Amino acid sequence: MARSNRFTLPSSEITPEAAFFSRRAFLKALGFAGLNAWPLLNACTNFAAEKRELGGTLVNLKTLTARKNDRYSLDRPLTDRVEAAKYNNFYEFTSGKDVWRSVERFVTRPWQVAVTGMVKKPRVFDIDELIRTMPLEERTYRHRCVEAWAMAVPWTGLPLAELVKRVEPLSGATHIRFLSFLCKDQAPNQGGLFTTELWPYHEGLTLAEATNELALLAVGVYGKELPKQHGAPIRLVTPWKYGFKGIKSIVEISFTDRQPPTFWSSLGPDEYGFWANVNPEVDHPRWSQKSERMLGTGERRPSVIFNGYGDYVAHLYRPPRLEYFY
Ligand SMILES: Nc1nc2c(c(=O)[nH]1)N[C@H]1C(S)=C(S)[C@@H](COP(=O)(O)O)O[C@H]1N2
Ligand SMILES: [Mo]
Repeated sequence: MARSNRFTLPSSEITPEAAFFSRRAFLKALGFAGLNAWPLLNACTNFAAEKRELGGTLVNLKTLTARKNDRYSLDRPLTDRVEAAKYNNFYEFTSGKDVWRSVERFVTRPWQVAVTGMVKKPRVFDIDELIRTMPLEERTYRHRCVEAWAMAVPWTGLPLAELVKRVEPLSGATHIRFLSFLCKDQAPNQGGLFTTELWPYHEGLTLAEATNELALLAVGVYGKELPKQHGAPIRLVTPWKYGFKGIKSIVEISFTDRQPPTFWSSLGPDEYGFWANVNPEVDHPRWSQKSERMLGTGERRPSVIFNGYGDYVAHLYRPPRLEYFY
């Protein structure tokens, strides 16, 4: 029998027992002792290679050198790098979680980030210049999606406060608006999903939030530059807020004197607000926020107010108001 026909042997050619044993022999040759792996192989014969390379989206990523900042310690193990790269939200490409399958055509070089609006020194940064010249550090953070999945990852990035300092905001600036890329040719959902005019994805923070020590502009994860599905080449990380605040693939950061509209709050104002601080006591209209599910392990953990970062950020929300948690 030809080896390449091992999954498609005509039943007439072989007894069921023989098929059973030949499969087992094949699995044994692959290094699987038992038969447990059989359904897995059946579903995806190339699983091992897929896990290694994720269709090419995890290979050829540059290593980033950065100072390790141990100030933000975790209360849980790091999520497996491949698991984190296989379950993402990036609605420009798909509303599914297997974003890595759809980002091959996304071009992330050359890439510029314009810093505009109410600042003394507006300027355009080339991403590679930014990576070369900014003080990069690695921090481990928890991440909590509003959909209740969670992870813990080491981001490499620059404190947003550092960038804010360099462009010197005018005294009247109170908020920052973030804008993601717009390119229908590369991101098919920008031409069809939701209202087309809502794209590009946009987000916002108050200046006080943006200059909080936790706010990070990430250019890497797990010691390497960001894979596309995580928001290459630069994305926002605000670990005390629901994940949708962490806008990916940023092209513009602009300073303003008013609260900017945000993508999800425009799309579903009853479900997603501007503030979006994590709070287990405030349920999403369609599901509970009491607990979260860790990527990779599936472990359930109780959710924590401000995702456990209250010591750093609770003072930003005094007196506490319910709207801070939508
Ligand atoms: N441009 C853009 N940024 C985005 C999103 C998106 O769809 N588009 N999804 C957000 C949501 S809902 C979450 S939970 C995080 C997910 O980040 P990760 O996929 O790197 O884990 O990205 C956020 N940033
Ligand atoms: Mo999310």
